[in-house]
Amino acid sequence: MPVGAEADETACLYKVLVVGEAGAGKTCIIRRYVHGIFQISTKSTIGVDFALKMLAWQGERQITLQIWDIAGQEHYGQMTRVYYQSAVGALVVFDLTKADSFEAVTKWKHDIDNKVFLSDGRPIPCVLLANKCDLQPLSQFKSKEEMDAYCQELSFAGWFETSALKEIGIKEAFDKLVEQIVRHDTQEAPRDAQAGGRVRIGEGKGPPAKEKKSGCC
Ligand SMILES: Nc1nc2c(ncn2[C@@H]2O[C@H](COP(=O)(O)OP(=O)(O)O)[C@@H](O)[C@H]2O)c(=O)[nH]1
Ligand SMILES: [Mg+2]
Repeated sequence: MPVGAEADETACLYKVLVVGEAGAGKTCIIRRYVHGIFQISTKSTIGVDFALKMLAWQGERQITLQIWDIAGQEHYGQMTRVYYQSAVGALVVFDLTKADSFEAVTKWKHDIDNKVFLSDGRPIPCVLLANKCDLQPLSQFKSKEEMDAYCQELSFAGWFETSALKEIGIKEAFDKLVEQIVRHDTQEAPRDAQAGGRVRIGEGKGPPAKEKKSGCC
């Protein structure tokens, strides 16, 4: 940091998880969102991989999403608390062409709800992605009303029909998640990153950030 430069108090780093069954399209979705590309073959990595996405949220807040791809840990319940630790939001992805993949959504959601919490004890916001709509439209699978009811029952903040291939719904889904994360964050007292997931970018490197009673940054 240049001499005299202040840490940007409006900058936040949020850890976001992308979970769901193997083959649902998680890696493709992340690559589409972060790099704007679609790769037909995504080499399955072992362990966890993450990507960073910088956002100027509503023109006033610099947000960096640290997006964790749970490659190789796709059996729900296998993910340890370390993966979940400090996450402040999650996308749960299923493959519209595979019924099994949708059935696993409930298990993933329960796993998240049991393993990670915001610092005030609330569950982290989650958004549901019905991926590969280029192969099969959602309407052939469930009605919008059924999806709404399902999301309400499982406390998803919303659902989106997506295609990483055709670039449908991906940005909208992430935007919804970020909106929810920011809303939750601005409603609670500040905490350190280990305790709950938010990191003020520049913390520890520059001058101490000013005290704030609440709010994201
Ligand atoms: N048609 C179509 N194929 C997709 C889409 N997203 C992913 N795929 C394909 O589905 C397979 C699994 O994708 P991948 O991202 O590796 O799934 P992951 O195991 O959940 O990370 C790959 O062959 C992708 O090319 C999509 O939106 N539409
Ligand atoms: Mg993958």
